[in-house]
Amino acid sequence: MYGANTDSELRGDYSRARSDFTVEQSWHAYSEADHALWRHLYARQSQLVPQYACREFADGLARTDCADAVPDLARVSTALQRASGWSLVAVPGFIPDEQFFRHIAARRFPVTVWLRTPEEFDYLVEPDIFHDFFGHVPMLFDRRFADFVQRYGEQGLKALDAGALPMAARLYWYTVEFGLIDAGDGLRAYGAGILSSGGETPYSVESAEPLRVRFDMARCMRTRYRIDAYQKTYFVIRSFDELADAMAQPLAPLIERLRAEPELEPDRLYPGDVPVAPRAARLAA
Ligand code: HBI
Ligand code: FE
Repeated sequence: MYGANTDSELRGDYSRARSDFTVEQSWHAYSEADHALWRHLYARQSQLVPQYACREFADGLARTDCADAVPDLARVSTALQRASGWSLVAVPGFIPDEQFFRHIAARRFPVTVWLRTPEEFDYLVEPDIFHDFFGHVPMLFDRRFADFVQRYGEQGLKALDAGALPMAARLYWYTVEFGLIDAGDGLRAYGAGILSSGGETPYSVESAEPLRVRFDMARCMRTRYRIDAYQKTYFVIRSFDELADAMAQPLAPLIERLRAEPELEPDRLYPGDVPVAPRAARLAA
């Protein structure tokens, strides 16, 4: 996975990027080996969906119709436009925060064009097209969630101006990337960082190791995170209305209040936390 503060060299080809950091996807340039790797990644992750992903993700994934080849972003963009008014734009990889927020505030989701190598099947630090597309695009078919992400983009731009990027980034991290939901049918994942990872999908829902607490906006915004290992704490919402409601208010007053408060560690419980139990793993035969 990746973070907001990568100063290491980025892997994509930025030489052809326009000023808004978009590029041509050049779909015909993917090799047969890329398509085969995509099918393999898709097969492994999609098999986890019925058991571990929330309903909105499962519905959205079906609508992407992308099991057989690296997806053509323009094709899926048309379907997504009709569903939620979002479109997809191709980018070389991680892009600057301001451009990222501008795209999502305008209902354009940036999708990285390159695909990982077979050696990176299980793990990579930067977002590739499998993470960006398989992880993020299904949820954007859900209008409520899509509205929340747009609103996050608008508020993120303001947070950036106010010098509060880390707080905004943590909110994104613990919801859009690593969020869990318990909507009454057991604990399930909706975060893209979870659902694009073969290991973290069952881990986030069933392992007794990490902490899980009820979502609280201020608690999320204060909690540091790791980009190179499974998360130590997951935040659990009860419905996507909870996210929409949290984003409906302006973030600025909350940011001002939180500035004076210390950051929280990713691996411990704090007063006021409401713990959530893992889902009982299916008993092995
Ligand atoms: N760029 N391609 C890409 N994907 C991201 O998720 C991303 C980014 N640039 C900045 C960024 N995320 C952060 O600002 C947010 O995670 C807060
Ligand atoms: Fe992501």
